[in-house]
Amino acid sequence: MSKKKIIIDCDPGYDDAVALLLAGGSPDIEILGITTVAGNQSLEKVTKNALRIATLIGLDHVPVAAGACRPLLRPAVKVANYIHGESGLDGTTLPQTDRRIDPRHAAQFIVDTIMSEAPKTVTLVPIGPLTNIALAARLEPRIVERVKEIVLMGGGYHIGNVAPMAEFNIENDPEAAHIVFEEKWPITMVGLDLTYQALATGKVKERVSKIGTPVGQFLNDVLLHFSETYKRSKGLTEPPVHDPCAVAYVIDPSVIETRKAPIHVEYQGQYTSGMTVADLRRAAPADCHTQVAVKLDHEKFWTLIEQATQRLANRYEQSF
Ligand code: PIR
Ligand code: CA
Repeated sequence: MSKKKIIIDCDPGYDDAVALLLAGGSPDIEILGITTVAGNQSLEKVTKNALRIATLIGLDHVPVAAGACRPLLRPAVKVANYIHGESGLDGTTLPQTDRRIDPRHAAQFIVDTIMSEAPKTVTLVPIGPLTNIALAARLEPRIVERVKEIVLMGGGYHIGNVAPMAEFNIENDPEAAHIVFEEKWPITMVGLDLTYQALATGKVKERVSKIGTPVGQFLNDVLLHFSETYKRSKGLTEPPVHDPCAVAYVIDPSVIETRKAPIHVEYQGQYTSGMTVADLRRAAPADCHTQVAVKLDHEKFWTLIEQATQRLANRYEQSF
């Protein structure tokens, strides 16, 4: 079976880091590029983090391109420093790197990559605000037809985190999210309803602490600090590890149950701006291009992450 080609658009961020580990360590995935967007922290910081994570896990050949430093219409992004800290990855240790970023804007990189690969072979995996994806769709509308699918972390059909009905990635740039959801490419929305099942439980953390390799140690630090900040800001000791859920679905769709439903993004509501309105009242119409993630196989999910981390350990050690 040929590998699944993906572009990860991210804002690392603790859980983005886990998503990169999972993708980088999966034998079924080929990462064509990593693009960054301001979100959990400033564009400068998340881009630096992406470069350093790529170095840690041996993705030296994978281009990293920086994108939007702010939302399309709204003022600068509200960063999530209360969760991810001032650096975006506070408390973790990553190798320094003098690697250069790709000279192109992330949106241009996404367009170039999708247009140069065979039709319907590239999957976009956005795990931050959707600004770059919206820009790419406007820069080259043909990518909408040409992409295989979009599997994104964002939104939720019943719950929000930064507002009663809004999730951080959508709320940060609702106009961009609106653009993305109204285009007719196949979209799987892996929202909070799903990611609140991806808890880093005590058992999970114990398994991770036993891996004992450099990448295992990094993952251990990530889960530890993510747990601490989630406890401090939300009272949860077992934090939901959002972003790798989208990657896990690309690797093995049987990890997540989905349901087709029309989805629209509210970007004008007084109390509901950033809400992803999914119509689950009846069976979706035949031409529906969107679906929501509903149920996670927790054991399968964490096994994928554990195995990916183990594989990366080998690669990392061999490079010395
Ligand atoms: C996680 C995030 C932002 C805010 C909080 N409180 C928690 C980031 C994650 O990286 C993920 O992509 C998404 N935004 C979850 O809302
Ligand atoms: Ca993220």
